[in-house]
Amino acid sequence: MHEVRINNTKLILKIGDITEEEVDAIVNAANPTLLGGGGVDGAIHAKGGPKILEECKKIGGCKPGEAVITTGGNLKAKYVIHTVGPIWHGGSNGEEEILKRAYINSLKIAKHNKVKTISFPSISTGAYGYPVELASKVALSSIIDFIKGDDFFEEVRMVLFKEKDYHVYLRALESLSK
Ligand code: AR6
Repeated sequence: MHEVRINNTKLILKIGDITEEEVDAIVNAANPTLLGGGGVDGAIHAKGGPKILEECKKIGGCKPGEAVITTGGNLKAKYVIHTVGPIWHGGSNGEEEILKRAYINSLKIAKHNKVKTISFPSISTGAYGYPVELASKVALSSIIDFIKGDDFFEEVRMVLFKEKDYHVYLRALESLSK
């Protein structure tokens, strides 16, 4: 685990399974239908139970870069924030801007719901193919910019499923801090 402090917010990088997180909200890397899928999305719905899907169906969908919130169902987290990252098409199709908005809009809806502790997965770097070396810099700079401008959160965690990704995020954080 690695921790840095930005104003009153702890920014944490850790290796783990996001469905086990004991935080106010975990973020899901969903798709625009919000009807579930593989990867972290599949794991969250499998462990969180049917209430999450019920609420997702009522919401009806989510555009790339936007975010919606549901119950955390059977998870330890009270809420799941569902956001949709960009599908990687080479990098000149607005991918970076959409990824940035996915993080920022997740933080905005979290704050709106008084979520003080939040865990993110590495959005778009699985099935959606965004190179993790690039996505890590976008993810961390978006989060850092937000928390520098708004001293609301107690903890923002990046929960990396793979040890390799954890080290990529660690290097990205070091390069951003220089
Ligand atoms: N905890 C934390 N991270 C995880 C977990 C977990 N339990 N499981 C996987 N990851 P992906 P995307 C990591 O594919 O690229 C879905 O089908 C994984 O190692 O879950 O945004 C949706 O329905 C990777 O680093 O999300 C969409 O159709 C990261 O989560 C599509 O995939 C993201 O991988 C979204 O693709």
